Amino acid sequence: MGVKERVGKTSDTRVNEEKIEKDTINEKISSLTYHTESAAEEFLTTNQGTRINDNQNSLKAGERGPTLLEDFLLREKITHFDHERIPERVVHARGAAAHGYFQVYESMAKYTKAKFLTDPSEKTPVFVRFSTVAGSRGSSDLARDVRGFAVKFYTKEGNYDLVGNNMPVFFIQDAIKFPDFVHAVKPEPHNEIPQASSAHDTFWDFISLAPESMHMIMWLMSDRAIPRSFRMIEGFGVHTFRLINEDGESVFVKFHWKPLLGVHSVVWEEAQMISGKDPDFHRRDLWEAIEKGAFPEWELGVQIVPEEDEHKYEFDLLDPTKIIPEELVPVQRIGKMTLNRNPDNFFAETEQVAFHPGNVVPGIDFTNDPLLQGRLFSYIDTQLLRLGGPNFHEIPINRPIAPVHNNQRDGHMRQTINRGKASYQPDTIKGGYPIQAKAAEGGFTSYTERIEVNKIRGKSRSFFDHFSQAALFYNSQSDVEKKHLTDALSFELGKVERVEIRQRMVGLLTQVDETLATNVADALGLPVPRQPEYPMNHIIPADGDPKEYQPVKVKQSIKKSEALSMANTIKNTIKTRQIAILAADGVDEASISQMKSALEAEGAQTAIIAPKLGYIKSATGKEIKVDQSFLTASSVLFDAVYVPGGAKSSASLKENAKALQFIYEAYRHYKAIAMDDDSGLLKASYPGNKMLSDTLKETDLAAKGIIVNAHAKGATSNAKDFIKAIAQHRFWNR
Ligand code: HDD
Repeated sequence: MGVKERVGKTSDTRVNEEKIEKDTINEKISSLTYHTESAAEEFLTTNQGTRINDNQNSLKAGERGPTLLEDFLLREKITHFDHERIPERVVHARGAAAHGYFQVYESMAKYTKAKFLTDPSEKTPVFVRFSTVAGSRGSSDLARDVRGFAVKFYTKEGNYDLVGNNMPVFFIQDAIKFPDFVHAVKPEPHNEIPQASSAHDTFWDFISLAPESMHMIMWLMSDRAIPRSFRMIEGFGVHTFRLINEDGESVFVKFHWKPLLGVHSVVWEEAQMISGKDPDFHRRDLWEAIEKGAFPEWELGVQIVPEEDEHKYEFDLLDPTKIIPEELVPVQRIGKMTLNRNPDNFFAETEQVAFHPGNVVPGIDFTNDPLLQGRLFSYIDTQLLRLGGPNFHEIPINRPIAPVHNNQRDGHMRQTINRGKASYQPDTIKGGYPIQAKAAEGGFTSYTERIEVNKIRGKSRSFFDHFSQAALFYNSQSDVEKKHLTDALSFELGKVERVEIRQRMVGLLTQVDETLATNVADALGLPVPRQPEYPMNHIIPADGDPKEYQPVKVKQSIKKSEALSMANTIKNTIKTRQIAILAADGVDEASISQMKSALEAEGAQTAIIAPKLGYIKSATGKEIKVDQSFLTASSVLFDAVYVPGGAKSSASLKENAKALQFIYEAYRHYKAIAMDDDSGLLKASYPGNKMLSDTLKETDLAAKGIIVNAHAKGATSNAKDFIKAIAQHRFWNR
């Protein structure tokens, strides 16, 4: 019997083969990156290719005897296993990634010569890794944290990496402070507590001594730090970069990613619960959406600032703690990115991918942002350690699709077998090739920038306004968002043990907003100081004059910016939203099937949740398959809840503590709820809640996202109202 007959194909292998065959867009990289181990048709071998006959028993002196050193099968297997782990990323250790493509809408040749931004017919393959920052590889997805949003474009002119975050600013202005910042936010070194959380003394100690962080702190304390999904976050390149066109002209640019599903978050209590119920919530969400064909999409946005406007604004374009308000420079949406394929192997792709802000292509260039300048060193350096040597660009996921020819040679794990005698340039032995490319041939030329300055350790006065944009962010939030931000600060600082750190933070908050500072101080049982007090001598150079380092306030032209509030995001789709249908024996089968198909027609996904797995029996005796039981499902993992009709089913849910808890949590987390036949279920789920105990009119309840007794109206109208409510995401008016 041949191998094929003995083994048969596993479904996994089939799926992979189909994927690789079908994948036309990624074909270019697939051919380079896949060593196709079609498991179904090959023999098990050692790494030397020797076929293995017994993978179950080690070689022993007698069946009960000691294992022999001679056993090369055992030694090879164990040795490889012993070396399976590599250092995790020092920041952004936990992540999830996907393949896809990017396509520009119209040529951007006016601004840049980068080919992937000038040819609308070109689909450029991308690999995108999302991440949290502070936690270790095994930490929860739902930590309050910044999310990394790193995109590798495999362009024909080489790899371009846009290594951004879901927040448009950063904590510090100069890379020299990065190691201190990261030491402060990571778990405290004596006991490695807390994991994946900024709510501890060292983080807030550092922040309270870094007034430039206050704008970023507003973002971090907002709901942006607890996203509903990676698919629903914005992305930002943070720094100002340059675009260069064919004529060598430069403009400044800020990059944005705008998710087509809108920007949505969970609430803090939910985030904490999800961390227990499903720490892989975001990873799973991305993976499953792509598996189901609901491909996440983002538009690439640019804010373009002409060279001559460099000094036009009340902030410095080179300061990474500042945004350019969209009211000043609108975001032009220039192309779309679609993620359409999950990685085949987490380690080979998501773990080994190496991003670097210094990977640019002709047409894109850097600015003198001092944070960016430091990053240009850090990323290569860290990959050398993490990926074990200088040849990490040869790891399949990191290989460009553009051909690579140079005289770099050797080193750990070299894959390329370079032929020939001469490995230097200039040479005549191999005819002078590879040769340098003229700019017209795609050779990278750095933008010629005139700099006439003193060499100096210091920073520009234009970097000293730390609070104006923090206030802009705060003032742009809705009342609910302001409340969440206040609660988040109260929570985080409430976990800080040293009173003097809390006090310093309240002092800094007074510079952002008096009410914010007063409310946080109240929660912490602290007085509100007139002005912030911190030991200036610690945060300025040893010989610096404290007077010269006082923050300044520059008059702002923009007081409020719509784009900063998630309240203004897209709320017109329920695509990929997860809807729980709670049911038990005696349920009305028609109301389930009608609602299910109405929701699914809009792109939502449904799951029937019942007291136990298996099947439930409808009122007419029909068997309905259960997707999850109350034991394994949880309200926090869903976007909305539907309870179909059927008196017996409702009565049994009313007796089921877990069903009641499910509805209670959906209510508390402001999610849309629909019920065909309430029969007191809602009231029972939240005894003592005033709103539910008052007999509110249906329309009042509907305004709060609760659609009741819709059966009377017929299932279709119920579904319509419910769909509208789910698209609203949350009902903060409860
Ligand atoms: Fe960084 C990883 C984003 C400042 C040093 N960074 C890393 C990743 C993202 C960012 C998304 C994960 C990439 C991946 O998925 O593999 N980093 C940012 C942004 C910053 C920033 C948006 C500010 C605008 N980073 C920053 C500074 C330094 C670093 C100032 C050091 C001077 N970052 C690193 C690093 C990491 C990294 C140590 C860790 C793992 C890695 O690079 O590959 O080099």
